[in-house]
Amino acid sequence: MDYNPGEIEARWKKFWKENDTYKVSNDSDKPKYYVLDMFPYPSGAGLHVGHPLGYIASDIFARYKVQKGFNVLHPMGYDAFGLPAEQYAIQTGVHPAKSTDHNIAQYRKQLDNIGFNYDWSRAVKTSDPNYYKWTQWIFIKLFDHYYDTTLDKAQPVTKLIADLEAGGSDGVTAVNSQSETFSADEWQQMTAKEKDDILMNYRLAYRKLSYVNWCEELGTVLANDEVKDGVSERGGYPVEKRAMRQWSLRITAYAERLLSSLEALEWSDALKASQRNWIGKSTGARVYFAIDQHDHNIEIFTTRPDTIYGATFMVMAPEHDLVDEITTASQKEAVDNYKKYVDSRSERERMADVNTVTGADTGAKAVHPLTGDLVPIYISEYVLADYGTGAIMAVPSDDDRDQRFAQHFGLPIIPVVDKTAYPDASTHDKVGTIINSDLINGLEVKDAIAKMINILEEKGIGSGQVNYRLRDANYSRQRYWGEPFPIYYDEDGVAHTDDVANLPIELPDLEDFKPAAGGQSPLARVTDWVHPRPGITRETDTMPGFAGSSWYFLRYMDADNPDAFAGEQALDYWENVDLYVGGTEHAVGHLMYSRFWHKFLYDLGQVKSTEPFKRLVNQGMIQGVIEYIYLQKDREDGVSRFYSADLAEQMTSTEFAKIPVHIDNVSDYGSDDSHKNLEDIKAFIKWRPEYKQAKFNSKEGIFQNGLFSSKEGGQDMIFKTKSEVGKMSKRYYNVVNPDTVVEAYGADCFRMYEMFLGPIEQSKPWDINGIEGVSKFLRKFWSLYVSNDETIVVDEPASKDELKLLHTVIKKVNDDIQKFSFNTCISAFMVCVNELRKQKCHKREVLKPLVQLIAPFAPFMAEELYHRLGHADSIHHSTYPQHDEQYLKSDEQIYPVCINGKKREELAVASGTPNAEVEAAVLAMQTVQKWMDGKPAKRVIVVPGRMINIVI
Ligand code: ANZ
Repeated sequence: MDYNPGEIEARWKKFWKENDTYKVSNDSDKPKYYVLDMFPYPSGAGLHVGHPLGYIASDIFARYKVQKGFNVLHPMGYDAFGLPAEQYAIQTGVHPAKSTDHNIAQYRKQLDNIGFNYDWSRAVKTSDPNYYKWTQWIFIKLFDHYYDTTLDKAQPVTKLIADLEAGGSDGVTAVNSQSETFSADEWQQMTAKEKDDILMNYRLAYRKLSYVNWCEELGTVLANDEVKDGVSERGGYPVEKRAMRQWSLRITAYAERLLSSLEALEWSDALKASQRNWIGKSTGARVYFAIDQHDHNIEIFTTRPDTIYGATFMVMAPEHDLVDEITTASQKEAVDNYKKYVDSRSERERMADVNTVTGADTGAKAVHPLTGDLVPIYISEYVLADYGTGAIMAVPSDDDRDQRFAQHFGLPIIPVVDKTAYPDASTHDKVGTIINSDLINGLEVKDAIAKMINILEEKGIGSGQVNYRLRDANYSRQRYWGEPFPIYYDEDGVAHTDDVANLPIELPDLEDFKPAAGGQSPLARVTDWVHPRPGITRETDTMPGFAGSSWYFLRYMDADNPDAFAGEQALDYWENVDLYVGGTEHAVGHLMYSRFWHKFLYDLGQVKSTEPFKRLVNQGMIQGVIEYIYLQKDREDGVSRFYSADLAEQMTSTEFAKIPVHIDNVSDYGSDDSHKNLEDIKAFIKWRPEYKQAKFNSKEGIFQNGLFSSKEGGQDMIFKTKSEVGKMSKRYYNVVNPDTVVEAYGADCFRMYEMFLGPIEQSKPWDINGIEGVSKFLRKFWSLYVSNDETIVVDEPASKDELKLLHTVIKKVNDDIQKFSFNTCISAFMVCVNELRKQKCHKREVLKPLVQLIAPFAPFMAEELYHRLGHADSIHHSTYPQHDEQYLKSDEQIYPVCINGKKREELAVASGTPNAEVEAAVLAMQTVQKWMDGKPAKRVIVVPGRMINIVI
């Protein structure tokens, strides 16, 4: 029998399951190693060949570590809460729990097919009440803590309360959003509700008024990625900002620690850079500008306090608290209109659109704190409400946006930095000499910044300030399919957490998943769940997608523990993740939130490590070919027409929508491989009935009323598509299911082929053509061991050449696995197998280590061959081969031959030749004798393996 992957893989899948081959214990003398994959959201589409790329790489690594003698945790689970299941439920009435479980079963089947060494007994599912009980528990801890800036860690709110009782707001050092100060007496006089409101400004999980994307037409709040260009992605309805009371997490308290501990992580520079940018530390000053004829100050944040004399006007974010209060009667209408316009704009639009200048004058004036001049106060969308203080001093001479604004509104520009000494510097470079600035004239920018901060502090009108771009994380979703908050409100509206003993607070069953009135979560309709007792109202929002995924790696350590998110012993033993493999799409969100939660749990003494993921590898994407056709709505008759790609591309003047079409409807056409032929237009229309009304327009013919006819009435219609390499996704109709590849070639071949496609970090197109080569290689490998279903391995000793081949590949594979370079490992296997076949080597001494070496890559075939070699245990518990230098040494040694210290000749001898023989051989060389010119050798020095010197 030839190599038959189908039969082999079924057998070992069963064996591994029955023998618990991959079960991992929390109690072991071996050193631990924790390999983690980013767990998937089980979507209805199932896995495509792009998903397992990272899983295969981490599986090879995990198996390698096991064979290297480590106790390896390599778990898998499901990120099971999420929007798609809820949307599906709204459309079909199928409960998200049901569709999610269905999808999970499908994922599990697909994953099992590929032969991963996951310990499935530890699987987690974030929507399981036994799991989200602990997500709720962590939330309660966040609610019960604040960030103490003196101790530089989270502290219980009970301590905060004691400090407030003793010394009022000045008695605490904490990260907070409390704007008014109060005394101890005032605190004690406050009602429970007032105290609750104040504590919310300190808690790490807190409730505040924040803005959501409200879509009136759909009657629901939308997530940021459901909004495109100010309209809902679904339906294209207008979306506006609406203020709602929502939960947030004070991740900003951890900004500095999140930044400073990045350094020590074994993450790529690019990934660290994304995290640094996201945190966005900037150093500058806070300055107070008094408002003319008002009690208030406007507080601004600037990175350029040295330019303060150039501040000729102020700009506040349109959402700034003071806007309504300071706007003069005559400007009220203009300001209100402008605010309405801004409500319709997303933050991205506001930042990206730098060329159009918009804004409104409030009519109010600020007093310049150094010159006493009155400067106008504007509002404009380019100032963001939740960065810095939401207000700026505008310096049109040295800031591009301020300059455009000043030019547009005819405001004065005073130059304050002379850059003539720096001809190449741009506006935002911090160089030059200060001018027109009374107290700091003549200073270089860097010194002027320091000096101005001193002046501000002395005068009590400002101070040095570090600012972070990082925002607190919105933690409320008006959805059903997420973790309920363990929060209820009493009759005064004071928030309370549920007793930990009552967790989990389970999601009630529902039949109708549409949002409740006013865009609330559907939970708001479940009256007896919302009001379990008189006078009590449950929070009806649910937690966001990142809640469950911010700590799942800890649950795997002790997945069934009913008494803790993980037991102390398990947490101590596994500590944190040694290697994390996943996509770059999580470069900031998930990785930032997980690091934040981990540091918080560290502050609580729950975990021993300060970082959750020591080493991180980002796998690239497997791309697919997307076939597009072009659609255009005719301006005159309003009819949508499809255009053949070649025709559309000639028509450069018109804009086309590119519509992806199904690969199955496309065939190769002619010699031009960038265009394919949309073969069966009738089939296409049947498959995409939404385009029934559209007409086809091509050079060759017109598609009308379900019929396609050429102008000439001919038959062979050609309708060309355009191919592009892009994301593999259901929405591009280009997904390849790993099951079909495994079915045709076997899982081992699929695994090795994915790794053979190229370096793991790179993105690369899926190209099935190369798989034959890998399949052939596996058959060759097999044929070293088996012929006609007979094992042909012999017990003869291996030759030097064979051992050299073997140890060369052992060395290479060990090195490259550690470097995460799997494609080069596979090339090395291929070279080795070809050589061994040439030499007709069937020797156990070579073939046993060789099969152990390939086991992490092709686990099924390796297991089969290992058993055929007579072993009863799993190969995956056997020791990984280690190379021996002696076999790698060359047989021959080349000695440089020196005469009186000068190199004159070379001598080749067999390695290990004794000194006396080397000496005799060198003296016998004719050329050497010539150099010696008949003189006797006083001494012959042989440094073994290095050199020979003849002294005459
Ligand atoms: C005066 C000034 C003069 C500024 C100058 C810059 C150049 P980063 O580095 O990103 O922290 N700014 C402050 N808050 C803002 C907000 N909410 N929305 C938009 N812009 C804001 O940038 C800080 C600078 O961005 C601040 O320094 C402020 O403008 C502006 F020659 O103040 B600067």
